[in-house]
Amino acid sequence: MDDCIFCKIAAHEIPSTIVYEDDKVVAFDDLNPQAPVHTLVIPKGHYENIVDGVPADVLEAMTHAIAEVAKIKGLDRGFRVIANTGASAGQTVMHFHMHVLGGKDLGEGLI
Ligand code: DGP
Repeated sequence: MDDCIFCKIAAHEIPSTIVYEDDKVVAFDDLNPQAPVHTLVIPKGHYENIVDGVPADVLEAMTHAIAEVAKIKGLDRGFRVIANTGASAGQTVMHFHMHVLGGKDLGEGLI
C-alpha cells in the first residue's frame, strides 16, 4: 500500500528501531510506548487487521516473532499481546499489528 506507514517501516523506507525481522514479519519499538517494553509485530504484507485473510504461515511467523521479542527484551516474567481491530477498538494504523507490552507488572485487567 502506497501511503501505509507500516508498509514503509517494513520496507525500511522510514526509520524504526527494529527488534526482530525475518522474511515475513518485522518487530519494532512503538513510537509512543505504553510500557517499558512496547514492541509492534507486523506482517511485511499489507493486511488491514487480524480478520483480513492473513495466511496461516504469516500468523505463525508473527507468533514466532512475538516469542523472539520476548526473549530479546527479557520478558521472562510475562507480557501482554494486543491486536486492536477496527476503529472502535482503537486501531489507528490500518496495517495489522500486534502490540507486545511488558517490562512492568501489568496487573490482571484486559485493558
Ligand atoms: P493502534 O492504536 O493499535 O493502531 O496502534 C498503533 C501504534 O502504532 C501506536 O501505539 C503508535 C504506533 N505508531 C504509529 N506510527 C508509528 C511510527 O511511525 N513508528 C512507530 N515506531 N510506531 C508508530
